[in-house]
Formats: sequence, structure tokens, C-alpha cells
Amino acid sequence: MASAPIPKAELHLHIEGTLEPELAFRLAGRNGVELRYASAEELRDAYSFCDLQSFLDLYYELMAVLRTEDDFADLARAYLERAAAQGVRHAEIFFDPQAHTSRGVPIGTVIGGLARALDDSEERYGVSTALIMCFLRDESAASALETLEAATPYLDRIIGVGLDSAEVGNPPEKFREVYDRAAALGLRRVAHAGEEGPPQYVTQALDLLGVERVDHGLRSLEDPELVARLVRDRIPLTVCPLSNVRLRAVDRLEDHPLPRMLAAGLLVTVNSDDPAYFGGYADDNFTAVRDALGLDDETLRDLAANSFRAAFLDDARRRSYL
Ligand code: ES4
Ligand code: ZN
Repeated sequence: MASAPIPKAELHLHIEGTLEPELAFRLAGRNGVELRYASAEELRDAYSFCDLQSFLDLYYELMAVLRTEDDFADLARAYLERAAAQGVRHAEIFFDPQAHTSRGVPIGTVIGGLARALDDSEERYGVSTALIMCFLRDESAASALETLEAATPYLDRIIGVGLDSAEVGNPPEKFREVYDRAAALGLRRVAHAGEEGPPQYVTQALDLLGVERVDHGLRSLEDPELVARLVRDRIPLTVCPLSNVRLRAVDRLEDHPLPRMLAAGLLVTVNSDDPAYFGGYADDNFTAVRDALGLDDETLRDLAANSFRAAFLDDARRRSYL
């Protein structure tokens, strides 16, 4: 029998990216939403992407099936159950409120449904959780600010803010004011940067948005001064290996820069991003990099320990996981 998956924290996970085709069809049926695919199998066959945008187009299209609190609770429960089976003990979960409010789904429905699933997650699945609200960077800063204001009644449910969607042409500086406001509200700050965008976007996220963690950050490797800074300041990078291959940021898993990142002394974690679309959940990513890159057990243990080091946990809890 295979050994139990190594205990880990998941720090880069879009809850909308955990929508499996079968659940998409079940929710479509329940809500009377038409999908332009005949079956879950046909939909799964469409999961072939050439870049970030080609994925985002399908990702946003399928969100049409998410309409009620029950839908968001069912989505999150399905994820948490899978995460637990993959050794995840703590999950910091991204969600994209604007992708729902723009379709007429109130932010309270989104957060209320997710919160219902997260509330009994420790008891049911043994997974502690936190929610990170992401702004869509291809929408305006004004829309992000409105979203932040709309979320104020729910801030006790949200640990921090993030920045996702189409990166190139939407630099961090666009959201400086939004992040200042988030900081004033006591929220933690992270941002996707250096996935498809240049290393300057990583630097901007640090300097202008005050992020404590960088999501992806792969292209940081092109700037040695930036790497030195990330190492010195112990800024975690939440790397998503299967995502990087599926979205063609990296040609083959065998060529993934993860070993170079570790050798440089970066605080790297391994995560699943949008696991329903990219072919694997948290431990699937660990297993894939182990096999493709020949990582030894000690390196895998370091990666898992990094996930708890990089998590927004209080020290007592962090110690209990490490
Ligand atoms: C995303 Cl892989 C990725 N990159 C940027 N934004 C996203 N939203 C969901 N997945
Ligand atoms: Zn992501």
C-alpha cells in the first residue's frame, strides 16, 4: 500500500478551480444552467490550454453553474474532503468575488456558502482553513475597491486579499490604493506575480502592495537582485508545478525550476492552483515533482515544512503542525 501523504498546508488554491466536471454538471442541472458541452467527459476533454488566458476563459464560463449558498458550500466541501485525503492539514483558500457579483450573485451568498463549509472543516475533515479574497486584475481598481467595501460586513471571515486573473498588462501598481485600504483594514496581503508577467511585477508587488507572500513568482529567477531580496527577507513563493506545465509557463515538469529555486535558498511551497483543471491536488503535485525532478524525501519534507512556515498561522498552531 502507498504510504500516507505527507502533512502539508495548501496556500495557493482557487476554490473555483476545484470545480470538477461532474459537479459542474450536477450544479448546472440543479440550477437550470445550460452548458455548451454534452457531458462531463466532453468537458474534461476541453481542458487543454495554451496559456493563462485560454484557461481563464473556460474557468469563468463554468462559474455560471455557481448560484446559491448551497452551491458554494458543496464546492468547498468537495474540495476539503479531497484535500484531507491528500494530506492537507491547513488550507488558505482564494475566491474571486467579482466573478460572481458580475453575474448577479451577491457577495454574501459567496462568502456565506464558503463559510458554511469552512466552519466545520476541522471537525469533519481535520483541515483548518482561511479565506483570501482575490481581486481580478483585469478589472479596474475602482471595481476592486468597491469589492473590498462590499466585503466589509464579512471581514471577520477573511484573512487577507490577493490579486489574480490576467497578469500581463495589469501590473501591481494599478492596485496600490486598494492594497493600502486592505492593510488599513488589518488584512494580510498576497498577489500573483511573475507567473506570465516579468520580474518587475514581483518587485512592484513587494514595494507597492506590501505583499508578504508571492503567488507563483517563477519569473523572479530572471532577476538575481530580486532573488537575493526574496531569500534575505524570507518571502515565500507559492509555486504550482502542474499548473505551470498546463499553462505552458514551463515546457515539461522535468524542466521545472523548482530545484533551482530551492538551491537559491528561496522559501518555496508546492501547491495545486486550480486542481480540477490542471490534473492534480496537493499531494499529486508533490508526487509529480518527486518523480519528474527526482526530489529526495528530505527535500519533500522541507517543502511540506515550508508550507507551514509560509502559512498565516499563529505561532502555537504553526508549531503544532511542524
Ligand atoms: C489562476 Cl493559474 C491562475 N493565474 C492567475 N489567476 C488565476 N485565477 C485562477 N487561476
Ligand atoms: Zn493561482
